Amino acid sequence: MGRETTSMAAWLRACALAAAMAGVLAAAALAGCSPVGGDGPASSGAVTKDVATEGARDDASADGAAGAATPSTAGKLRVVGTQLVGADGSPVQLRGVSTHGLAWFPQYVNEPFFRELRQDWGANVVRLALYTAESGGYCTDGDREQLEALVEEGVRFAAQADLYAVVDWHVLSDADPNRHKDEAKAFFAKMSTRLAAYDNVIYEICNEPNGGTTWGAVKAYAEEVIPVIRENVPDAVIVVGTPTWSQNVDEAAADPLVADNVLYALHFYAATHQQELRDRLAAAVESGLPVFVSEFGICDASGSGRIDYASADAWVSLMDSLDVSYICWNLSNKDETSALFRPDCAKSSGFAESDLSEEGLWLQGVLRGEVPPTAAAASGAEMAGDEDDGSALGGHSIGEEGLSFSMERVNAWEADGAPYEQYEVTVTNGGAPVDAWEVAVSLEGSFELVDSWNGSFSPAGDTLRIANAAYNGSLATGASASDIGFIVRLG
Ligand code: IDC
Repeated sequence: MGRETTSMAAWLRACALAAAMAGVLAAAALAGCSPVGGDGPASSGAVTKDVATEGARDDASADGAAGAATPSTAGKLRVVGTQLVGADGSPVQLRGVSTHGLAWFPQYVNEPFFRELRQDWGANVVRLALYTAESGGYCTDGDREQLEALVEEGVRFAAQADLYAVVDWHVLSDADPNRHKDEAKAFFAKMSTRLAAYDNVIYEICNEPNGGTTWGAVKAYAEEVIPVIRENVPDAVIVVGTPTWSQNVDEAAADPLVADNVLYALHFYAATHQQELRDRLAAAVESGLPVFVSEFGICDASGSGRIDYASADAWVSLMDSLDVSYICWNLSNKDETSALFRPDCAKSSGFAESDLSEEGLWLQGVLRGEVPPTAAAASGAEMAGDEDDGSALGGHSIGEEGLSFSMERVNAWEADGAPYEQYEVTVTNGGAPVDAWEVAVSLEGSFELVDSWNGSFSPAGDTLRIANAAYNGSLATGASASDIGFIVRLG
């Protein structure tokens, strides 16, 4: 049962072509588009992913489970320029999931599930989040031996499942990583010794500095902790958090560490963090900073509240176009929007789609290379805290130059016996700056355009072309044009 109240009769096929414009509409094929609609969560359509020009990128992310780089294919990772690369120097993009706090949800650290993540979900990385503080935290009242064993087990299961593993020193309520610096150094000395034989490990040394902790303070901490790890694993890849809950990558870009194989963390929660932070990510990468989105959610920064699919899709498009790696929070069945499993699901492996939360369904779609919002919308579950959000029918596709487009149905009604639908469109540019853009939406069956705004709309046959208006054609890298909309009468 879908949430849609209208019939599934005349469906928009969420086919889009987004062509970079240099005065002329570039010819872009509709290949890869498929019908949206039908019943149930499996009916995701428009399986169109980022069509990057560099072939290496396609290998890394565009083809889901089959094409992702894994420890068995890419080997030990290192950082070259802004890019994670495999042993042979080919670009690698990691995409996967983070545990919740290991102390609270240890059950998801198991080998069958990790294999499922790789083979069924298409992930190539799992992050093991070890809270340093809070109840059960490593530096507070947690059982250190048990937590260390869980981390080691997690790395081993990941290796067996052919996943990379991020060992995350999850600084959060303790705000400044220097607060538990001695424990951090002891932990990383011990764990890098124990894990030295594994070549699938990435060390994340401070999840989210916050509470006014400066980049200078984080940098000083990193300069002490990194050598401790490097003593045992000289070329270990290390992720360093940035101030303001790992959002201030600009500060790291202005004053980076003098060390190889380091990436800087940027974290976002799509409903809270929007274009401004996307611009910051794009600018940091363009300035030469290697960035890892080692944690993100698609709800608000509390880990709950409503999901913002349009923002989530814009983030994914941008990260894919920049070849930035990303990891979604969190593996739990906690009653919060960012939990990947439904609260009533007690399994720890063997998950069916019906066990997944809205975020879980969305993420699976992303990792498998399907259009993110469709599965979630079609599943019939409410989007947490946002009863008004319509079904998201639109997929996005990216043309040659990294443009992507997402479309959401925000309203549907009947008048004079005819179905009307209202859509909102966001166009995001993950490629080089453009002065103009155009997308084309295919509609199944006949339609009449009855209203439109913030674009130049030309219906022709079963296609609706949408070009920029005079004032929203220029899109810098990472920028979006939103509030574009139209209403059609179907049938
Ligand atoms: C949240 C969990 C929530 C838990 C809370 C405090 O989802 O269940 O009660 O931590 O431990 C982060 C953090 C991450 C947060 C998450 C959502 O890295 O630990 O998890 N978040 O608030 N940064 C931004 C958001």
